[in-house]
Amino acid sequence: MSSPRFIPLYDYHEYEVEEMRTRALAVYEQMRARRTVRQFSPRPVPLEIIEQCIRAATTAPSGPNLQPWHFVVITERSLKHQIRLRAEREEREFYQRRAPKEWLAALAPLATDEHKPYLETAPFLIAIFLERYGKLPDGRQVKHYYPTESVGIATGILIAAIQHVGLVSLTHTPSPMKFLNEILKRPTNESCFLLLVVGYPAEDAVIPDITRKEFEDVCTLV
Ligand code: IYR
Repeated sequence: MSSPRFIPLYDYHEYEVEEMRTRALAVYEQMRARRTVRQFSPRPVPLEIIEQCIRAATTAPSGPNLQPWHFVVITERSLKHQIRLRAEREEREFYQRRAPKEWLAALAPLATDEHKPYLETAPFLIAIFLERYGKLPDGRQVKHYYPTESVGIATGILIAAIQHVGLVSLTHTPSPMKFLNEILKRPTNESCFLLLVVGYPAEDAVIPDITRKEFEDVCTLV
C-alpha cells in the first residue's frame, strides 16, 4: 500500500459575506426556476454542452472516491426508438397492473401515463448507470461503498448543470430498467439509476400547477 499523498487545497475561493449573499440568492433563484418538463422540442443541442454538464456531474463526491457511475449519452434515433418501445411496455404494465392505488393517486396531479413520446423527441437521453461493484482489468471485483448516494449526488449536479446552461430535463425511471443494459450493452455490474431526458422545452410546454413545500417545513435549525 503506498502512503497517502496530500497537496494544497489549490482551487478554493473565499468570497466576502456580501458577495456570498448575492451568490446564495442567485443560486436559489436559478434552482427555483427548474421544473421537470415532459414536452420537449426536437431542436438540436450541441453535444459539447451535454458533455460539459456530465463533466460537472463527475466531480461529485463518492464513497472513498470510487466514482461508481457511468453516463451513456444517447442521440441515435434507432436507440431512442427501442428505448421508447421498451419503456412504454414497462410503463403499461406499471399503470395497468403493477402500481398500487396509492402510488397512482400520488401521481394523479402530474397526469402521467404510459405514453413517453419525449423519449424520441428530445435530442438527448442520458442513461446514468450505477456500478454496484467495480471491476479490475484482471476481472477481480472491487467493493463499492454508498454507490446509490454517490450516483444520486452526481445526478443532482447534472440536473443543476443542465438548468444552469438553460436546458430542461426530465428524470425518468421506467421500472424495471434492466432493458437498458441490453439495449446499451452495459455490463452486469452496472444498473441503470435513472434515464434523464434533456433538451429545450417544446414551445407549448405546460407543467403541472404544483408547489414546493414551505422552507420552514423542510428545514430545522437546532
Ligand atoms: N415511471 C412512471 C411513473 C412515475 C413514477 C414517478 I416516482 C414519478 O415521479 C412520475 C412517474 C412514469 O414515468 O410515468
